[in-house]
Amino acid sequence: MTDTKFTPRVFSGIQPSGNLTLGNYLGAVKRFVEMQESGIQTIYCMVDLHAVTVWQDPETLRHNTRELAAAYIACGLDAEKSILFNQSQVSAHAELGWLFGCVARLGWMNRMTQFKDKAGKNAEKMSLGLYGYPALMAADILVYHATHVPVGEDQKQHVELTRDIAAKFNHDFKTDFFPQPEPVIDGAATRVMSLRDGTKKMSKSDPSDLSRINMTDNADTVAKKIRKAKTDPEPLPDNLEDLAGRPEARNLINIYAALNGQKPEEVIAEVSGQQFGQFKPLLADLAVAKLSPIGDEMTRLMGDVAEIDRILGAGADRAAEIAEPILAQTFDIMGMIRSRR
Ligand code: AQP
Repeated sequence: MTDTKFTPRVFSGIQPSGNLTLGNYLGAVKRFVEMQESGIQTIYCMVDLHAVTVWQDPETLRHNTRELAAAYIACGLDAEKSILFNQSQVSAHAELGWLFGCVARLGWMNRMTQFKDKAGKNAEKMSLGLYGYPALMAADILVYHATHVPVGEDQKQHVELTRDIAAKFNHDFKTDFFPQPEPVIDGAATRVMSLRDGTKKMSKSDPSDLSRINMTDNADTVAKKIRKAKTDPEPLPDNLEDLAGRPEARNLINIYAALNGQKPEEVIAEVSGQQFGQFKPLLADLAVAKLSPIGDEMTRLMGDVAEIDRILGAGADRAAEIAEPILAQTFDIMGMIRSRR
């Protein structure tokens, strides 16, 4: 249940870690646009403080942050309707992130599957920031008293941890200051899988470029990646249940459905009996038709980085106006003196 004391407000973010993928688009940005159009206040961030939890070359980070801003706008986010900015320009995120690092328990962090997935066997060599990432993410959301967080399936656990942090803070300080934000995870593609392995999620950082479709890929590359996508020799069945155990086939059906605004059930009914040799060209045509205009618009926007920087600065000013009073009240609740003029 959403807390009724809080005005509905949407917050979400994406790391400017390069190669924005079809997974990020279908699982996150496309949904950001839908929520923007629903009339709720929407705040969308390029979370550069999260990106640096793993090594980022400074020039590349600058480029990727602008490119992500261009992608947001090219996908339909409007800097007048939504607040668009990069996280590090609003210092309240980092400050509340520290406070939440003191609220969250080590045991909670130890259960976070994303850290385990990213660290693998090298946990000892990972940054402290990567381990504490979910406390900063909780701050990103709660510094706006956001009530709804559109994310892909992989981020559900972090939004649940955000709820735990809010609840513990409220309990410890005998207050109802922070809301319990809801993850908003729906649509046909809440978890887009790798084109090379249907059991792994499509990811910006996968070493294989063939595993993902990047929003900047041109039409030939998109078509080639879909042609080379791993599949199986069976024809497509007439119902989704018969795709159990065929994760690559199911993934391509989900992608088609999400791109075309359909339910996977409707797609399978239309393409039943087809071999992948027939279905893949249909999917490639659809993907190119939907993604090419976005890629072209991104290229155009990247021609004027001063304008992108202006949009991010103006968005950060609007974001700080909301975040700073909430941070100040948090310090006050915790007993910290704020007497600077
Ligand atoms: N494969 C996916 N399917 C659906 N949604 C996805 N998201 C990511 N991958 C998929 C959603 O995109 C948003 C932004 O993610 P992020 O950049 O903050 O980090 P991530 O989840 O770790 O995404 P990546 O692409 O795997 O990035 P890297 O490789 O840099 O770690 C989130 O809402 C996420 O759910």
